[in-house]
Amino acid sequence: MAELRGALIGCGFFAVNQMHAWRDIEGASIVAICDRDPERLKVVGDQFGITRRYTDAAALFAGESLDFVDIATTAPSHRPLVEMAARHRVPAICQKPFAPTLADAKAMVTACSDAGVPLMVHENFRWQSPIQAVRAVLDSNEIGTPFFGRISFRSAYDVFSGQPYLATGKRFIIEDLGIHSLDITRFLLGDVSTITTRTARINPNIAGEDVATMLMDHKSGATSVVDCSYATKLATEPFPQTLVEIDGSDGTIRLEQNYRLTVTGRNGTAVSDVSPPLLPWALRPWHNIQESVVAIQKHWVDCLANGTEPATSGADNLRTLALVEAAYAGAASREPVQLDALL
Ligand code: NAD
Ligand code: 89V
Repeated sequence: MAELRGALIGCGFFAVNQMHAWRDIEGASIVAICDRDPERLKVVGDQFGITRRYTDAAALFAGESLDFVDIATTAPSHRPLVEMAARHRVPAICQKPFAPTLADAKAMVTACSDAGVPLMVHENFRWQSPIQAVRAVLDSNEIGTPFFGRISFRSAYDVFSGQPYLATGKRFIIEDLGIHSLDITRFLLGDVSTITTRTARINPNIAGEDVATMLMDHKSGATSVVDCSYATKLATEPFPQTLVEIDGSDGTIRLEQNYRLTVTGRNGTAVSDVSPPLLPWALRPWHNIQESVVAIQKHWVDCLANGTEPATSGADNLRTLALVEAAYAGAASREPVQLDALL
């Protein structure tokens, strides 16, 4: 198969990981880049040897013949850029959060499905190898039917120096980080019927909430708790590890700090190290996230080659984004929120 020709739109902080990953992946390459900031365009273009550079996305679509675009801008620009891709019949990957509102996200899904173009949200946390290892244990039926889950991300890591915009938005941890944890709870325990949420802001120097606790009823009958915090100072900083507890009818799964996986089930107890590999270009502690970027981008190339729907398609991600919207509504009202009413 001929190599897929891709373009990256948005050459900021996180896009550098995506560019490294594209360089590692067979079957696709980035032939052009776009950023409205000429300085970022130069930094990324020079680092990755990309000479075809655009400061305007419309000019990129007009000037290039593309098999896909990888949109790595922040949320406010996602809808116009995805709709532009749909108008040009170019398959699109869009970073999370997919859109500022669920209404925008629904319009983006409709635009792509009407145009017949594939759309994937870059929701990469479920692609982290430790999370995939938990999914594999569930699939093996070692712990029977899950009835409880806890997906936990608690840290005091300074995310604001790399991503200053995170300190200024009215919404913070649920929209930026909790969105990954909510997607993981869906990935492990299935879709959710009801969510109850409490939030707090501990750091006085930011605008949004930096602590959130969410209790969910899953359609399967399981209950889960997603808890996340950027105000939790621990003896050993775990960033950016997601810890997982799942209890099933025949056993338990514990994914603990330092990627230690303990499974107690039908065959007794097994402890393993599910640390992600440290890719040559990766930097600790981000290597866990960086590895998942390669995994999700490979998945996209496979999906385009085979004509299959990405696991985190736009349509799938509406259910994760609905959880974000429901969490904020429930935090404000202090009432449980039904998910089906939003979808
Ligand atoms: P950033 O601000 O560093 O980079 C965004 C870039 O997009 C900037 O260079 C900006 O000039 C450019 N841009 C914005 N609008 C544009 C437009 N209309 N046309 C062309 N260029 C435009 O942001 P970031 O920290 O790299 O985050 C980007 C996205 O990635 C966010 O949605 C963020 O939530 C997400 N993110 C995801 C992960 C993950 O693990 N999946 C991790 C970090 C960030
Ligand atoms: O994954 C993310 O979206 C990042 C971070 C891990 C820092 O929250 O914004």
